[in-house]
Amino acid sequence: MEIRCPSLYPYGVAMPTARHSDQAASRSAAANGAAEDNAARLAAPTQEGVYLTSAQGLRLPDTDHSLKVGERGPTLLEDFHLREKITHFDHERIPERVVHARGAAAHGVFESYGTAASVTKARFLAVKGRQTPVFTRFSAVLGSRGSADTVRDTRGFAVKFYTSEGNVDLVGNNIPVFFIQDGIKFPDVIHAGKPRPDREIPQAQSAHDTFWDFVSLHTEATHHVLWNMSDRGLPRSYRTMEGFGVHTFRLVNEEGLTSLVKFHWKPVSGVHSLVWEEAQIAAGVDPDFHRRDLADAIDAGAFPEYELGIQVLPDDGTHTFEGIDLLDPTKLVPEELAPVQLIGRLTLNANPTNYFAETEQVAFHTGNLVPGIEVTDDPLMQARLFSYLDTQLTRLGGPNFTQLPINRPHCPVNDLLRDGAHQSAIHTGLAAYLPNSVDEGLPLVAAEAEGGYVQRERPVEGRVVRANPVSFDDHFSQAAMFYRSVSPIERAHIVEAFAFELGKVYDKAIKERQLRVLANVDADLSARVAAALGLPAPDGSPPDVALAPSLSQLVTEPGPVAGRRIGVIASLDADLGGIDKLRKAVASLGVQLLVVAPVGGVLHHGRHTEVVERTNLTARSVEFDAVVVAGDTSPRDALQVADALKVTLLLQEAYRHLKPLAAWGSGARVLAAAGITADHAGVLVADAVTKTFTDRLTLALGLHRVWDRAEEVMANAT
Ligand code: HDE
Repeated sequence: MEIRCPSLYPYGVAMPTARHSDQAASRSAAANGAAEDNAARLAAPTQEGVYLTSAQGLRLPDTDHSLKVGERGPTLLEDFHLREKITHFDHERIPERVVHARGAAAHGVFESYGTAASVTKARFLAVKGRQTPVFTRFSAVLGSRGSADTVRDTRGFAVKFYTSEGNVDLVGNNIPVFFIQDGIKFPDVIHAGKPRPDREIPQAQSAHDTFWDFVSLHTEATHHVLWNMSDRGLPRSYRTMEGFGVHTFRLVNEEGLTSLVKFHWKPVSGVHSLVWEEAQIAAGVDPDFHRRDLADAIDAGAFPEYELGIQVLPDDGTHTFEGIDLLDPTKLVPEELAPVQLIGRLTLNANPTNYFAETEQVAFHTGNLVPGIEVTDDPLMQARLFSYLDTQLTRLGGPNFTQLPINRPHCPVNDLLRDGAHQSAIHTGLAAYLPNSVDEGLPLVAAEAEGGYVQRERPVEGRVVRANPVSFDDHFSQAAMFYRSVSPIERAHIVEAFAFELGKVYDKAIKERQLRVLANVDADLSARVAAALGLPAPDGSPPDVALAPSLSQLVTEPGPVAGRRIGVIASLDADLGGIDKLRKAVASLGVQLLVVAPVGGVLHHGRHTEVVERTNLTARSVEFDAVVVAGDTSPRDALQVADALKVTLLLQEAYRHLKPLAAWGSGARVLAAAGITADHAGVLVADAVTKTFTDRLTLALGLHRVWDRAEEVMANAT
């Protein structure tokens, strides 16, 4: 049965504001299969008229001076404007999320490929071409709301689908496995990862004693920790980050047949990371690195895109696949064993209008599901089903947060939930209960054929115990698979990360215990980390495992470059014609070019002008994916630039961070002054900006990093 979205609330729920009817109109558009502009829907004016008023609509003559007895006299309690203004301000903050407090979000649309129709009846996934508005929030787990974006951490990837059957939230992470197997340990792992309770340090870091104490004692965390210590813990941007549902879900098709699935988000721009030093610098010079990148890319029209995929696994009652326990959230299913089948595309095309109203107040809940998607008995997922609604009652101040514009479903709501703090609906009717006779027996409960959410019947039997199945005891085989499957440079980064994090731990016993854990993963890993810590490498029993090369994120084929940034170092006498040529060549690929010059303003030469976007003082290498030094019309200026310490630092950082570097004309002398010449890997030098020059540069950008340089750079770093 097709679920219709009527244009008015049907059963006695009045529209509290004009916005409800806007929403209803757009709902019908969605029902017709048209894309709905969610951002525009939310951006309806909430402030009207040109005059400043009080919250009661009273026009105000002055908001800068409190009411006093004379210019130098005491302030009067009578000043209701002062009191209203200050009181409201006093209550502007709400509690931050207990985890995932730091985040950024965007509106978008999800379009189904229709390829999931055989496994699910959920319309937003099954109906080919169906477009569903979404709101997606990315986050880091450990830090406070004001912490830096580029810290080493797991990232959240939460998507709210406003479907015509009700809201669906896919609340995932950028790492496919989790620290713990049972939700009852979640407060413990978070207490261990959060700053130490006495001094509240370190902020947004796992590099401290309590975290390593916990994970070395809870070896089920080992697989997740390996991912955290890998490049996955340092995404280049939210645009280049994978997402995973982590748990195994159950899908149900029209015939009632079920499959088990794992959800994956695949970024169209590829999976890319920062390098550790770059992430550390960015945390200082631009703590909003990921937030800015997301907003800028959307503003520039380089819309982040991700394909949604599923691994489909038989629901044969065993909850295992090829020996992998599908109810154990510390295990993944390698793509070699079950390929990811793509079922739709998410495009993020609009920035929020107001951070608080949208990004801060959005409330995700793993229990927001529609017919065709069900949960499994994964004990981590079961605990989550309790936690999200519970936390939002406190965070959003009561039970009516679902009425907030960002949380409101785009289909009819007739819920019999009444009253409570911040009730904004003016409910009509007498009977807020069922069955009733006074309101004509309405609303109706829906049978499955009418769109009612009816869980599949599933047999459950057993003894009441506090225990895990034996299969949950394998803590090391997939950690070993991950470490051995990634490329040598990714392995080197993992070693470096362990050495850094454990190097920050004060208690030697914790370091030694974690080394013993690593010895049970891989002898090479524990030996290298032990060497870096100056401790003996313990013996262990690492498992033999099959490799899964799909776990490596190293790029060998050039990918899309849209949304990337090239910094162009220009002197006051730079070849502006060359810069213009370069800009035109890369702009068509969605790459932004930023001119860095000794002073701000505009550069002029002949008929060319270039706006200076950064000066040598304000630029830092971390905001560029590649750096190019422009040639000059006079060699003297080239030397002036070369003398600038900031430029040398910028070029050397970009070199160390494995970024493509290029120069034309006398720009090569500036590079050379920083010790960088054409015989180094990934350094391109030419006489002028030609097609070959721009083609080679964009090819290098598409490979993300100059991996051939990695060995030399790491050798010099140690
Ligand atoms: Fe969450 N998690 N979580 N989590 N989680 C929250 O909900 C929780 C887990 C994830 O952008 C909280 O509204 C428990 C796994 C994301 O608003 C809270 C357990 C995964 C976000 C909560 C987990 C996640 C949250 C805090 C173990 C990946 C941010 C504020 C049983 C699959 C959503 C809030 C946003 C947020 C509880 C484990 C992802 C406290 C108890 C596994 C992306 O309810």
